[in-house]
Amino acid sequence: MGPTQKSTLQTLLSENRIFAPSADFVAQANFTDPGVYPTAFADPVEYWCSWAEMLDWFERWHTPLIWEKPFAQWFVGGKINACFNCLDRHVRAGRGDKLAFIAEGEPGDVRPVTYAEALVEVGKIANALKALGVKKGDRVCLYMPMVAELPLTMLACARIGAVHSVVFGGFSAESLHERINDAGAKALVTADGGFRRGAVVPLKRISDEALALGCPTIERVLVLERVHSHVLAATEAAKPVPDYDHGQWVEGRDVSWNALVPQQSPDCPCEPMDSEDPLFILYTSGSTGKPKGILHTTGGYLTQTYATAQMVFDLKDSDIYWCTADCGWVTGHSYIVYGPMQNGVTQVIYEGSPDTPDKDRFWQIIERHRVTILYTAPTAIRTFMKWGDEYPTRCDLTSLRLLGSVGEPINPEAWIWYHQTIGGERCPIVDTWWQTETGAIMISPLPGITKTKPGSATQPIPGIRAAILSEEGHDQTPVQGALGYMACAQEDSAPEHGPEVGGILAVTHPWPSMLRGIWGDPERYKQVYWSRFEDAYFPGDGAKVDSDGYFWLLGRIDDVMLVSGHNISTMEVESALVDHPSVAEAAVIGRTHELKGQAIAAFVILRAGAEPHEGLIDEIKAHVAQKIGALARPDDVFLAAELPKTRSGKIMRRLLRDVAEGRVLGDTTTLADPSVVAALKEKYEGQEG
Ligand code: 6R9
Repeated sequence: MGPTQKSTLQTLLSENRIFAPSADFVAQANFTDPGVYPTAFADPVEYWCSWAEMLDWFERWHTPLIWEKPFAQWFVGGKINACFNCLDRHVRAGRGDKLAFIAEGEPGDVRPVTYAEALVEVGKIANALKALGVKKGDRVCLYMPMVAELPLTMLACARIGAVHSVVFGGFSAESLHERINDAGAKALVTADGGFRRGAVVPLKRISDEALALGCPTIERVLVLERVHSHVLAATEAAKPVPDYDHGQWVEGRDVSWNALVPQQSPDCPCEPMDSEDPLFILYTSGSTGKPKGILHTTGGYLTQTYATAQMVFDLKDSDIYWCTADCGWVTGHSYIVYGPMQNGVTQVIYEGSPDTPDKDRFWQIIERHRVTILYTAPTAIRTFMKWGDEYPTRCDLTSLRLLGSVGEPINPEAWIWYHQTIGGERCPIVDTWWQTETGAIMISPLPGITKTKPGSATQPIPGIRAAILSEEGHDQTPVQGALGYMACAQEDSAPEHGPEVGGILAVTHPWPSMLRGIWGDPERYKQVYWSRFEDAYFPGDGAKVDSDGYFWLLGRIDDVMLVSGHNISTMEVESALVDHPSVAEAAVIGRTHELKGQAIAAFVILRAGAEPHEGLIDEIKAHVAQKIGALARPDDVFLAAELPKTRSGKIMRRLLRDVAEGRVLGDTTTLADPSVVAALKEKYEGQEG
């Protein structure tokens, strides 16, 4: 059951504040001409070719796009190398002394790496991989901490044409085992450990466990001595390293990075890759079933990540950019490695948690390195709100000029807090909708052009055609493409909002960085993404569109409730809940209800300092009813200390449904901390809130 336009509550999300980019921002912005929208809409293929032209190709493509639904080939016949475009071309152009990374470890170690140094190190890593038998087309699994060696190893794989599959360092041995085998990886690159919340994550020990479960394709394991070398190079800021389990060294299989890599030659030629040769596989869990190995290829992916990084983040030579994601997620692939590095930007990367040693770590990093662009996730923003304003306000955040959000819908409350408390009301916010599958940003404001509305990712970027379709596949979008947006952009005063229409998001034209399939499973690819609509890609997200043609993403379709015949998105109720002054975070689910079909149950975390008093629960319920309408009033409000989240910070509502309906918990293996949901179950089993 999904959302339908006829039963959507018209009163939901009546957010109508509009923020135009400031004159100061526009004056310096890279892109200020809205004319790009209709031009790109009229001929997306031609538009993307104009971006592809800006990359360095060994051989130009002969055909821009071959589209045999659902299989796309972009820039067919072209030869290109991702690593060349991220490193060599900057060094050859005399920009080698520019910093590529300012890599801050959790213990306080800071390592600056220039583009020239990165090129030398990547050449050595690439030669080390070759020495271990890795060849073009082989898959290499990376299970590493978020230190400079992780993006550098990704680039080293790309340099020699090996396909990287990065597995986030928070995953368990079982998950790692499953991903290694699905990809058929030949080598594993890991580390003795990484630092997280003052402790060591024993990556080598977990790797040993994964391999012990049986990984027949793995021949060699390259082990970076991150923790050990940190101890050797201990700075004053560094604390003594806690005891941790190093795992077992297996002779003949395990190789020390610190022994092998430094002795390699830095000279390693770039493999000329076909535009459609695989660049990487990245596993995405999905709510059910086994993880999908999302496959991305080279030319189209490079083109769209390069273009979107430049357009959406308004990148300048003078910027210090910081994306807080880990390279284990697609955001780290596209907006730490390939997008920003093709643009030659200087960026901060950070290994650890935001509350070590204290809850102001992010703001300290911004102050210390004079960060100008911050790209983070709503789950982090809501956590910072919960911790309180004292942490950001005691740091100097005036270097910031642009803020970004990704990963989930950002509720207006969090948007406004981000805008005011972090952005000092001067930074545009780019709320960027995209997926592992889309490879790059698809729906987002352009910060020098778009008027933003808190909670809306606004419009498809130039070159992307998307629409909100009804259950039956009819287009609900009031104005095609950018035209409605342009009307809004050119109004001087806030336009009237017409009724919002609900439906399902669809992408209606192939795009360069689209997934090329699910590794080893073309049937599943067709079934998951291309069977819902006749002629469009199905991302699985519910959405609404307003009369300006602005898109409001509502989360996964599975997260839409049907209460007494009305579709209510969990996100909208959550948004109303966190609007209550005592509420920091909320997760909402629909539990089966005899009369209503579904009843709304809310799990709520109170803000720091808010005491649960008599009547608070009723007050919170009334607040939702007042914000949205009586229909959306939750039946239950449960107070919780934490919410069950995946390791990338997405709330797992499926498990909350299990709790609220008193069922045995489903699969919890992708949870960041399985004890959170177990505790909720214990507390609320059979109880009414
Ligand atoms: C990049 C990334 C993809 C899913 C996607 C959607 C949600 C991401 C969003 C957003 C609303 C945004 N999502 N960005 N929802 N507004 N700006 O997160 O990839 O981990 O594959 O997740 O995340 O539901 O379908 P991935």
